[in-house]
Amino acid sequence: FNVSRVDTTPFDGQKPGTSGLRKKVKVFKQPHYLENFVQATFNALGADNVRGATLVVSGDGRYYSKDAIQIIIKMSAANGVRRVWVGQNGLLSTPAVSCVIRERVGHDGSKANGSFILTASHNPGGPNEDFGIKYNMENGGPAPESVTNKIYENTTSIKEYLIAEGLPDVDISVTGVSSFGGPEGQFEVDVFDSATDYVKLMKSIFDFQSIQKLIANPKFSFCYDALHGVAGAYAKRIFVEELGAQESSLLNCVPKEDFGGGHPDPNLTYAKELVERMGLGKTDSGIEPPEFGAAADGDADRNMVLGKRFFVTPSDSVAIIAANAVESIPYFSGGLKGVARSMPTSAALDVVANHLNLKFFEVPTGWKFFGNLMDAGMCSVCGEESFGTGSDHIREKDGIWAVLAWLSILAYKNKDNHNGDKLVSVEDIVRQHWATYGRHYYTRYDYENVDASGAKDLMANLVNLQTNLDEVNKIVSGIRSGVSNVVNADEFEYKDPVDGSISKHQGIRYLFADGSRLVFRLSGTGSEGATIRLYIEQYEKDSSKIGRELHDALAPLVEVALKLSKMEEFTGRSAPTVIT
Ligand code: VG1
Ligand code: CO
Repeated sequence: FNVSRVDTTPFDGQKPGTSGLRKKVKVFKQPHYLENFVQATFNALGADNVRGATLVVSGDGRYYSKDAIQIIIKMSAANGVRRVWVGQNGLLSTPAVSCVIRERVGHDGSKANGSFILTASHNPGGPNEDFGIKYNMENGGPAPESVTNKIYENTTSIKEYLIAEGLPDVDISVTGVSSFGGPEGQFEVDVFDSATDYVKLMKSIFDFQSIQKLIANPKFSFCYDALHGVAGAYAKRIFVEELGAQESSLLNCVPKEDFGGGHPDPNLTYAKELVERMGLGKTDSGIEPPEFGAAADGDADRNMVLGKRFFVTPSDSVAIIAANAVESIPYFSGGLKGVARSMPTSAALDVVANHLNLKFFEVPTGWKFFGNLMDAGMCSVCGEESFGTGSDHIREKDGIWAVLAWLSILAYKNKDNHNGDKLVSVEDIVRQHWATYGRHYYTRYDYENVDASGAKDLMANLVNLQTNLDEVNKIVSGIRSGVSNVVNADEFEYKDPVDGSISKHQGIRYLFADGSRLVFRLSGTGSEGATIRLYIEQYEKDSSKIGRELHDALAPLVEVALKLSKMEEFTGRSAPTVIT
């Protein structure tokens, strides 16, 4: 092949958000749009790092991925990349990409230097929906802000990109290595099985035998919903072939380009089928729900964990995994190096860290901030309220890992379960945790796709209010009596303890005397308008009060949050789009 230099002009708005660049497919399909972003990334990495490199290129298989992969292969070749590794059919979950970068060894002993991940995660897919792309580094984690800022800068001044001419499309449906000659020597594309490396890593972390035993227990039953995302490519291999679950335990486990027309977001609103099966739907089917249920998002880095008629909040999930990891999961048997959560995530993890005397960190939203802590050996387990949980086995959150962690805890708690005994359930584990550590009542309200200027004004008003706490408390007590006082309010700012970098404006916080919190942020993953996220949290230590209905417990704080922020006035919305 030859290298062709193509003239181009910048596009507006190619700034990577919380997790890469996400736009409507129609935007990505404009001539040069994807090419500009890919070249801007190569330029940000620098020719020295790109020449001779090995790059992983794959994703959740959403619509437009196959075209995008061919374009990126040709641009990689033209930019002097030596090898491109592609998961079969272009499928690799986000955690599997992280695993492949860190663990896979090529046929010639090569290791990967980074990856383009093609996903818009939990956003819907299809010709009228979203596509996305992000770059991950040599440690397997998302590019840090220093790199994404450089990429963005490059997109604003780009004049040309390089693409291989005369390089045929590569058949990514069959595994194997294809080699091509270019001006600078050999270039090769290696198509490999999407699951092998990831399955191997999972088997090195968990005690599969003890999980097999749990799954074989006739009192246990299991259900996994991949929402037609890429998790399906792993679920069958791991849950059915390795762990012996029934094939009928898998729901929506065939990856589809449009996720079956659904919203591949594992929460109580969008994972409808699973929610019904677990006995949490509006109507009772009359069929006894399984003991354990879980779901994943499009790229399989998120997880939702459910028990029979019971929802585990993601903030509780990470706290419970941290509290039980050492005894239940062989990988952690030597102890935890530390734990971390994102700022809006509830403080359930803080309480565990405190009890167990673990190092603890609070970082801004998005997985890229955990990676530095992990690389420095300061953090083993971390999580976010947005259904993301993970550990330092890779540098992304990991949906299937979280399910295996829960199965390990269940297996451990039931290891001496005999014929006549009742199974220790997911609900039992959570209630026991609350009894020991207290309960964080928690909810998140999302106002999706609201008018961007209204959202900006709402946030500006909240920042402005923070300058006068007396005034805030006057407003609060006028809205609802009995709510405790706001004692502190700020915009969250993070100084990375490893590299000293500072991230500002990471969310507006109102902190109450009794430990309650209200947090307001603008989403960085949407592709249209603005999305306001409101996080509401209240801590209850008194064990006689930990069994309340979530809705009742949080009603006063919800009212305060909505009125203090003048939500309806600024957004015109009387109710959120999604509550989690
Ligand atoms: C959201 C979540 C955040 C998560 C991010 C990426 O970001 O709130 O916790 O890390 O999505 O997850 P935002 O900026 O929209 O609030 V994924 O599964 O979309 O890669
Ligand atoms: Co995701």
